[in-house]
Amino acid sequence: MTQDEMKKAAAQAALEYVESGMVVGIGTGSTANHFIDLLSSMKGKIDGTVASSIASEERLKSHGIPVMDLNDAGQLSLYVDGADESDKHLNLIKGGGGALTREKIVAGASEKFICIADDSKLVDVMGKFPLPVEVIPMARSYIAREIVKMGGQPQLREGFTTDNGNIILDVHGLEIFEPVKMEDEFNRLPGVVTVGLFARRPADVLILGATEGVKVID
Ligand code: ABF
Repeated sequence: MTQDEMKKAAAQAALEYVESGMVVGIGTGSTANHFIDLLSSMKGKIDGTVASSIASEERLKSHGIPVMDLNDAGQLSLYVDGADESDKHLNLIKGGGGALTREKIVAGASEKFICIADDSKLVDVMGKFPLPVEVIPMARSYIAREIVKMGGQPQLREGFTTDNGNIILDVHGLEIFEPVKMEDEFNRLPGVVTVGLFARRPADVLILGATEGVKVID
């Protein structure tokens, strides 16, 4: 099985959580794209979707799947999205695709968060994948200095602007032993919009595609 086939297998398994009449939160990235493509077979059964990025919204619409504004949708039953890393407690690093702020909003507004990934994303200690931080542009240098004090090495994501008009600093060199504490430390910095650590609101279920089949951790 290729890595892409493992992602697709995880996305396929997540379809089982989708029920008639649900409004489903939809993530961003190649694994979420598989989920969107598979969801098109159920588009008549669900009430609609809420997208976590412009890219996902366009893909949903290209399949004729209805997309709603989160303000009109109310609380979502389900959110399905990928991740860059997960630990065994289902704390996540997300934001490699740059959609972390909207992803965190949709995750927060959802009763159940199903994370789908290939099994290379499950790690003992998160941090090898550079931690994305969305920052208001005028705070870039200040936040970068604060990150260095925290022991990280920030790198500006060149040529990238988020859907919200902000920049991303990718933080290298972290070993995240206390994800909730670290998420709070980033959240305290004025100018940080969102840190890509999902520890206060981790996933509820992790579905991993692997060569030996699909593994579910909850
Ligand atoms: C999104 O897509 C992100 O939060 C994460 O950065 C990325 C995972 O990418 P992929 O599914 O392409 O591996 O869910």
